[in-house]
Amino acid sequence: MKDILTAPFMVEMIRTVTNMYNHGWDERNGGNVSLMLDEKDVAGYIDPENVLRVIPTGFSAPSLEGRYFLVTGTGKYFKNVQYAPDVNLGLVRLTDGGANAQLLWGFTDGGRFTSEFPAHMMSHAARLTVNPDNRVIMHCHPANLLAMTYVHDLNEKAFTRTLWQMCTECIVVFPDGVNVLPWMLCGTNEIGEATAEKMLSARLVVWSQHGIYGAGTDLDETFGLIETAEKGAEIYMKIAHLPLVNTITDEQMHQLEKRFGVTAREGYLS
Ligand code: 2HA
Ligand code: ZN
Repeated sequence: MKDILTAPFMVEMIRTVTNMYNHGWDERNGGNVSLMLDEKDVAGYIDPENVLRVIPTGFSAPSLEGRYFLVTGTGKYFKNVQYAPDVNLGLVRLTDGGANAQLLWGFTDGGRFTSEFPAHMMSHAARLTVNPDNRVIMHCHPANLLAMTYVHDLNEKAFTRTLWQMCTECIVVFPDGVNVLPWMLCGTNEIGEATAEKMLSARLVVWSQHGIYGAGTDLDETFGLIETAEKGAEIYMKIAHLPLVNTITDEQMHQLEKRFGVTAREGYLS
């Protein structure tokens, strides 16, 4: 058996959550990440027959039956993942229609996956119906996006358009826009279902006064997606209180669509 700590997916996961912590997006135990893996990714690193524990999930997700996920632990600090990955991360396989998770590696202190596991799994299921290559769901608390939900209209079109106007790259990186949920109690199946529903039409879902969810085909892409939205929000928070003299016009957005081969969300540009 090869050392799982040398597996490319493990190295990338540790680097990514460390980078998220270093960006200030994941104070204390804030944030959570799940990476879906194929059997061939984990082959040789774990014995898939050796189930260490079975952890009930409290929800059902039949389309994820038999899928493997490397996921951050509840109450765990991203800051510490690099020093003790086997305590702070776990590798699970969903069974019984998603009602149970078989622990195959990690959570060695008896821990379990993130309290936001329902939102993660339901979002994976939703994104896979849109893009079969989706592998990552990422949640964190970037300060400027959070701040924006206190002072900006939460209407999704208005929120998206403001971010697109804040840096030229925004519409190129997230032409599908940003969906927005009102404040809801976190850690519940209800917010999980609401997030998954929003994930059907965009890869970014803001949780007002809490944080953001991103989805993507790999850790780098998903990190970059949130990073770009957060940059837009940072510019907004720098200028929102100042007289606006210039902006990126819809005409210029259309030029960006053409130049970069992207299509802005239907009805969001005039
Ligand atoms: O526990 O971010 O939303 C970590 C969180 C909960
Ligand atoms: Zn959170």
